[in-house]
Amino acid sequence: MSTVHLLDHVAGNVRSLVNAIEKVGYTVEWIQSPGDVAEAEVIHTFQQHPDPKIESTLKLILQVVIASAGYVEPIKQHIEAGKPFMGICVGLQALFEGSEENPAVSGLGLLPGRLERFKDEDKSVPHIGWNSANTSNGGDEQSTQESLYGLRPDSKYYYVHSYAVPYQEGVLEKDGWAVATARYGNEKFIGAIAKDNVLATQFHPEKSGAAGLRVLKAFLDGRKVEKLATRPSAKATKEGLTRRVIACMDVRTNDKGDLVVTKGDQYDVREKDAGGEVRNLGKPVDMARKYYEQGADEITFLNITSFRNSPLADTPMLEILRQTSETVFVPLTIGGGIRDTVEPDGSMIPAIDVAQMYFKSGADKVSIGSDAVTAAEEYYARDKKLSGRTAIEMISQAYGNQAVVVSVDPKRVYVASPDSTAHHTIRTSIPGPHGEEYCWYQCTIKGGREGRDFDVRQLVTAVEAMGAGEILLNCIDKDGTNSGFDLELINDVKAAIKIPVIASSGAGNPGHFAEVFEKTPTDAALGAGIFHRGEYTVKQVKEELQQRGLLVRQYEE
Ligand code: 1PR
Repeated sequence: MSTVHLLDHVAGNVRSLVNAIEKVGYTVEWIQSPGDVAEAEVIHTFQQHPDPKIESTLKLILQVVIASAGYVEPIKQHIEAGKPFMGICVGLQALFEGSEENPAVSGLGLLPGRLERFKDEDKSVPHIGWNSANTSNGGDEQSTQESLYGLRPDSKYYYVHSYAVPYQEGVLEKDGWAVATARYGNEKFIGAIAKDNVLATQFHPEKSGAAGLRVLKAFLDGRKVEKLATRPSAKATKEGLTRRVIACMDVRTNDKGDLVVTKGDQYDVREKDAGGEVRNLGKPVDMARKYYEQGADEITFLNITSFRNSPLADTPMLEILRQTSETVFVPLTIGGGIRDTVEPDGSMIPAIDVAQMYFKSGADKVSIGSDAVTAAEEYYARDKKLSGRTAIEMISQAYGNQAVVVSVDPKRVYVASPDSTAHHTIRTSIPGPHGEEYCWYQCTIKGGREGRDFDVRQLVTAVEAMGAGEILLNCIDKDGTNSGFDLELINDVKAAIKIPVIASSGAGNPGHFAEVFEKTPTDAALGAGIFHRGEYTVKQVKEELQQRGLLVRQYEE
């Protein structure tokens, strides 16, 4: 089996990349120091590879280059020597001259251009989700019929970033680069570039399902250009961020001690009959795989009773992630118990270490619930000053804000008029039990067990300032009701922040997903019970969205 050399400076989710490389038939060896870059060529030969040229070269997949770590020169030499090189995400960005994000740090400067932050006046930032990497820029017949390193104009790939290289027609092409583009709002940016021995992708091939694995394999096999069997239609190659559909599993131990996927009605997960057992809807790893194959764009696991245990007792969740990431190549989020934790022996595990355990096991994002509420309350108590010590700040500093989701569990509190409360109210079309026309959304902690004198607007604006990258917006009133999403809540939260929002709670049929995308600017929609009970598949939801003219990613075998 051939070896791929992997360099990773961000201690993020490298397990998925390793899994993806192994899935396409290669083994991974880590580059530990700059010296390894040059030495690797001599040390590792690819005994079984049919192409002798590839046998004797180093394949280096680079996720990030940090100038101070001394990798710049060895990597430049590697590329200039014509050896295969693939950069992913920051690995693409590093090939350019630099970034608005950190003007003091230079890139490798192998290509002209600098990264710019996406404009957030008209859209959420970060850009998270599935978008194209379309090589048929000029639209000429040849480019729409050829695949570059397995890239197809009608496939979608998973992106997660706030900075991108704006696309300028012809600039890189005149130097012989092939360029694949994506569009976010009205900004067209570089999704992938290739020339000679170099391929770099802004998207994550290891998180892009079969479409991404095909790119990895084509690069590692050294297959640059291939004819496509059929020319994709203009509809199939439409650019833009697709509507993200997420399958979510609430996981807990049942009364027999088994870890099961469960689902509550307004957060009550026990059966209503005399036994009152925890509702058991299946096994987490099997169900994740099933939803992946139905076309789920992301999978979320929430450990819903984590507040009772220490993370060490959570080890089964780590194993669930490890096993899931071997077969599921879309982003995985894990929530529940991400906070500073005191172990039974009194030792303290900081939240960032808890998060790291999950990232190393295959999670791409961690979702923080109760701890985010406490941290946000303290933020206001400090007169909106950041402390730098909260889980949100520390994890987003270390792993990027796109790795930190804040999960919100709000409940409606009805009031007769906005003057009856100091909280931010909305006028609602669903009046309260006594005909109240206004309500505010109260934050809760510990899975809805404890209500706080704190509203959702306060929470989301605070956690955005702390560095959260996304909001998972549940709603206790709607959870498990099959009555559709709380559109008023979603519109209200979207109006307050720029980071993406995932609408959650209440989905009962595919039309509810279409409705939330049509009537709110939500960035993604999540369903649980609808999928677990087998009433509808993710595929059916996407078919409905497509029929209503909404852009979705098709599942590829
Ligand atoms: O507080 O950081 O330890 O995180 C705990 C996490 O567990 C939070 O994300 C919290 O939302 C979740 N959680 C706690 N208790 C429950 C419960 O149900 N008893 N589940 C719970 C939250 C809500 C969604 C659900 C949607 C969609 N479940 O995950 O999937 O409401 O459901 P539907 O489509 O069937 O309507 P911490």
